[in-house]
Amino acid sequence: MTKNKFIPYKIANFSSEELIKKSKKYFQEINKRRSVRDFSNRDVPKEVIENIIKTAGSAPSGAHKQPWTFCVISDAKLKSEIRKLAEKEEYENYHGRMSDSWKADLQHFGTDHIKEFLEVAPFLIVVFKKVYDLDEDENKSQNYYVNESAGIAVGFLIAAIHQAGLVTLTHTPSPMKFLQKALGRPKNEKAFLLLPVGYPSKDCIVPDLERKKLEEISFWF
Ligand code: IYR
Repeated sequence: MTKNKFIPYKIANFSSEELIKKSKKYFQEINKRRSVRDFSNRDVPKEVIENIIKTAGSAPSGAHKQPWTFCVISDAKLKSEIRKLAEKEEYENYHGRMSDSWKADLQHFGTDHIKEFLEVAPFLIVVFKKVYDLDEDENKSQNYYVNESAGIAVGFLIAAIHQAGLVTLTHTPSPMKFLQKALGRPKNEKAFLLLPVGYPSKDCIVPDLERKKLEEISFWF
C-alpha cells in the first residue's frame, strides 16, 4: 500500500427502515422526471446552474481525472447560432442520415429537425468530455474511462436539474463537432451532450411512456 493521504469518511448510520423509506422517496421523486422539449423562456437564477454543475462535478471518474467541462450558454445570439448549426446537422439526419427503422423508433416522440428549445430555454449546458488532458505547454496526459465518467456526471446533472424543480433534455445534435468550434474549446475536448435547462412551457406535453418493470431490468443471483 502506498503512503497516500487518506482521511476518515463517515456518513449517517441509518436503520433498515430509514434506508427503505429514503430510497423509496428518492425513487418516487426521480421517477417524475421526463425529457422535455417544450421550454418556457422564464429566467432561472445563475446560482441554480452553478449548483447543478457542482453536483455533476462531484461524480466519480477514472483515476479522479474529472474529464469534463461544462459550457453554459445564456447569450441569445450564441443560442441562435447553436440552433442554426444544430438544425443544419439534424436536417441531414432526418432527411437521409438516419435509417428508416431509427425514424420509425422516433415517431412516438414527434421529433424532427426543428430545435426551438435551443433558443427558448434560458440556459444551454454543453458537456464536453476531455479525451485527454493538456497542460499549458500542450503536453498530453491520459484520462481513463472518459465516456463512463462523463456519462455518470451527466446522470448527476440530470438528477440535480430535476431535483431543483427544472427540466432538461439530453440532446445529441450529431455530429457535434460544430459545438467545439462555436465555443472555442481546445482540441482535447469533444462535445458529449447538449442540455437545455429551464422551466417547462405552460402547455408542455410529453409522450405517454412506460418504464420497464424491475423484473425486466434486474436479475438477482
Ligand atoms: N438527435 C436527433 C434524433 C434523436 C435521436 C434519438 I436516439 C432520440 O431519442 C431523440 C432524437 C434529435 O435530437 O432530434
